[in-house]
Amino acid sequence: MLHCSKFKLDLSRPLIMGIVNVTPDSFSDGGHHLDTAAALAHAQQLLDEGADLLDIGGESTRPGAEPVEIQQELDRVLPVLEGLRGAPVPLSVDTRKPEVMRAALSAGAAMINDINALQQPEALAAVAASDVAVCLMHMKGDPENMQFEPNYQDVMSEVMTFLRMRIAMVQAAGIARERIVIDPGFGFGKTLAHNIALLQGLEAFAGLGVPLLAGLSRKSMLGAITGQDVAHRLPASVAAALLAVQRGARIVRVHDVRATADALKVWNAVNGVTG
Ligand code: 7PM
Repeated sequence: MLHCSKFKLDLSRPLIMGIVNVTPDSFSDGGHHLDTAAALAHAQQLLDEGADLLDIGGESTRPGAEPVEIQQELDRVLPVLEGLRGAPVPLSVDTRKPEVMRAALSAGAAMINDINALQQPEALAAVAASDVAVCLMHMKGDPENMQFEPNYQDVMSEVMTFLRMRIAMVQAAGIARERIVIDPGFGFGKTLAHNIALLQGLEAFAGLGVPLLAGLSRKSMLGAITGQDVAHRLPASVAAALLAVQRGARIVRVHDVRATADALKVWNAVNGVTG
């Protein structure tokens, strides 16, 4: 079970987190969700397609992206959260900023997805003072510089050590194990070879004792493998999500919920998962 305030998610089947971007420059959505109404319509579509959670993001973490001002991020995310109040699934907010976390928690968010793994003390305190879930992601560097010659002695052991330390740190701050999810952070300061090594070793992360989330949807590593641009990465994304689940991921963060849901139905049927 994953505790996301009033929601208790059953992880006996793999879950789908649908991505709701509220950024004008998102590489994947081409800026179609500039306004709240469009983001809300998109969120509703993902719910209809079978999303088990929604991840709402107002800051582009595209490699090389400029940081977004706090107020701008609030202006993007809060109206969408308000508009989705009472939604049947937990609402996650993808943010690194403690101010945005606090406002999102007040507006009913049930999960914080922090690509910075709560390394800012105020971010840790904000989540610790609530009863929401948190996703702790590994990133090497910052979005502004992370794809500039990322390098590791051993990417698996470095990411494992980081996530193990963050799990211990957030637990020490009072966040129960049942509220924690981890994520190796595909594409965040990683070359194609690093991403493949992480995917090959994914089962080790699943062994850290908290649910594992994987975000591979439409990412450039899939473009590098298939030669497809971002508009044509659906088949590769579905394959990657299924591969991640097969290797222990319990939540997949995706743009294409319906296609992923169908793939996971096949996986569930073969693995004796019902319901
Ligand atoms: C531009 C480039 C826009 C990259 C968006 C992205 C993850 C995440 C993102 C992930 C978790 C994307 C990324 N990716 N949060 N946020 N894990 N936990 O492709 O892999 O969606 S943003």
